[in-house]
Amino acid sequence: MNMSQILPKGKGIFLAYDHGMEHGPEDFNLINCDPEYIFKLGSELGFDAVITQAGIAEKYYPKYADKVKLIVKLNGKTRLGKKEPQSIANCSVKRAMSIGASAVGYTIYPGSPYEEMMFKELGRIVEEAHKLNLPVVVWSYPRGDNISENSTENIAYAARIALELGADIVKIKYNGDAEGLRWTVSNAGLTKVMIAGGDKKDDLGVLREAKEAVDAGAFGLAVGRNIWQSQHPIRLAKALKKIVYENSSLNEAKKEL
Ligand code: FBP
Repeated sequence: MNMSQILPKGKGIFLAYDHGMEHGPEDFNLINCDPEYIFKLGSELGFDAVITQAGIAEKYYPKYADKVKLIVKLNGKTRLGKKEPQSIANCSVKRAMSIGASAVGYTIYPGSPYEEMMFKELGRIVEEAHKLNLPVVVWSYPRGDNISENSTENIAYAARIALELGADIVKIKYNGDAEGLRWTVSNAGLTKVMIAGGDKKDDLGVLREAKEAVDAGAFGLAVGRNIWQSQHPIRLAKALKKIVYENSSLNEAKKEL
């Protein structure tokens, strides 16, 4: 698997921007609703990749192809309707590759009544992507009626499922339980664990969480709103890079804010 394209520094930070599909415009202001702003930001921040849906990538990525790597998210769902969570691919591995993707992404919702469908589709995607030497990043979010999304046990279970389905990287939510994260990372085995950012927090809070995650063995961050909704994304990114790439202390990294 060619991991060096998206993880040249060993550890990694990705800028996630699939929110227009997952959450809708409520996440955006007049600046960050523009995909151009995000690709420009991702390039300037020196992150390892920007993650978008195929439609956005096709229109906006060509200008940035020599500045930042791309991960195309192959599936997605909306917040509209009140169905149990199900997410089906809207883009093929081949199309993602033709747009210039260095890896592909796919979300699974363990616990949903539709989990088997997503597992089956992910299996096919892993097979195809790996034949083409493309890494697969899996968002693994426990979800569904009566499923606790935030329990350490379920988060560790979701990370384990990603390993068993062939993910190269698994993106999980961090619930603040650092010991639990260590357990999750162990259960993910050779699948590298990355942490999502979640709702917008103050910059110091983001830094603190990143430090806890890295200390617990996480491989890096796949963060969206906390960067592109920040008033000071450049300073925050510098501080995060110190933590993830240089294993700096919180006090050291804080100086960048
Ligand atoms: P954030 O860092 O902004 O939390 O993004 C992480 C992410 O996984 C996005 O890639 C995705 O759009 C969103 O969260 C989905 O979260 P949820 O399913 O909880 O709404």
